[in-house]
Amino acid sequence: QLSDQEWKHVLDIWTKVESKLPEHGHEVIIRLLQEHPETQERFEKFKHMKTADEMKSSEKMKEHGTNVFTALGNILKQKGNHAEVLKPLAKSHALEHKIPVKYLEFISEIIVKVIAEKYPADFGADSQAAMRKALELFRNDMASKYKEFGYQD
Ligand code: MNH
Repeated sequence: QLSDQEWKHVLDIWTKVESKLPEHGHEVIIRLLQEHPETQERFEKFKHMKTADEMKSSEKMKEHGTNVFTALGNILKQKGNHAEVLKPLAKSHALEHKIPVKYLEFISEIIVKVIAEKYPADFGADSQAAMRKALELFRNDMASKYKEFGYQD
């Protein structure tokens, strides 16, 4: 679990992210698929795309990035008491989309990297460490829900 100070770091930087949430969400998805091509295969609606340019001009991908970042923000705002919000997400990612925890690790690293590039002055070492911790908590709780749903990755 995170301290009050750590949650404050996480939610303060998230306020900045929200000023351009669709753009940042879009960029994270593009980088996930570019840096880890195996993840692209999990997306029926994106797996035909061949170039980063095609991804950049895709309104559908931007919309998906928006959905992912909106959901993540809602989870972070629970400050760890996210069981209720996490459950449907864990269910769809385990049973429908079949997303291994390893892929959640990939996206977590990219999220931290992208925020650090966009907001260097507001996302110092302590904030980065706090965000990493929050994303780790998210992944651990996803992983235990995966088990409950009988999904082994
Ligand atoms: Mn993901 C759909 C949130 C990480 C693959 N994802 C969704 C939806 C939300 C969402 C919200 C739409 C509702 C639903 O189907 O449950 N996803 C997240 C969040 C993270 C995340 C908050 C982590 C942060 N998702 C990932 C990763 C992958 C992935 C990592 C793959 C490597 N997600 C999917 C796929 C869909 C989806 C595939 C279904 C997309 C579609 O066809 O509409």
